[in-house]
Amino acid sequence: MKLSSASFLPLCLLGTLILGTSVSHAANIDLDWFISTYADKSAQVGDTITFEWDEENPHNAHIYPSGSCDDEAGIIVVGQNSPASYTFKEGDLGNTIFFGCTISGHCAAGQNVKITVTDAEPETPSPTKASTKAPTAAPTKASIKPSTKVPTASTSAASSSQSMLLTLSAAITASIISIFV
Ligand SMILES: [Cu+2]
Repeated sequence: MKLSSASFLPLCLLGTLILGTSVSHAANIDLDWFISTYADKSAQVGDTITFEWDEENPHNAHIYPSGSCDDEAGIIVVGQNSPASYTFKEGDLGNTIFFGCTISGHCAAGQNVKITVTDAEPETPSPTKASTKAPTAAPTKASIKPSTKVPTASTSAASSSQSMLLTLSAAITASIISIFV
């Protein structure tokens, strides 16, 4: 076939990118949950965060849609008993989820954590699936995150390289589609 040599290189590149990024897929975030200070974190759709605490010192885990300890409007229970787990959903994509403990004073005293949910890499290189996701959702999410958050030097460097990967994989996906179409 005449298109084999042209299509193989981008396919191999795409495969390498997917393999390289899927190593960290479906990760677990385990937190010892007490009155402390928690750095902002990021997670992908499908990742699970688990809060663990000693039953002798009661705590709980809730999502505060307001993003503030002072506003419990629409609060969502993650768990009243340890361990309490939450798995990030598609609907969380691009959002920063604010978790806190509702026991009086705990959240305000530092028992809260912000998790920004980013897109998970596709498991298989399906051309139709990738073409709808990569150009629309991924680049905008990736570009919004560093400008609004600016957490630490290490995480912003990681996210900029991740956005470069996303841009690269979007370009490669587009070239594969142009070959197939
Ligand atoms: Cu608490």
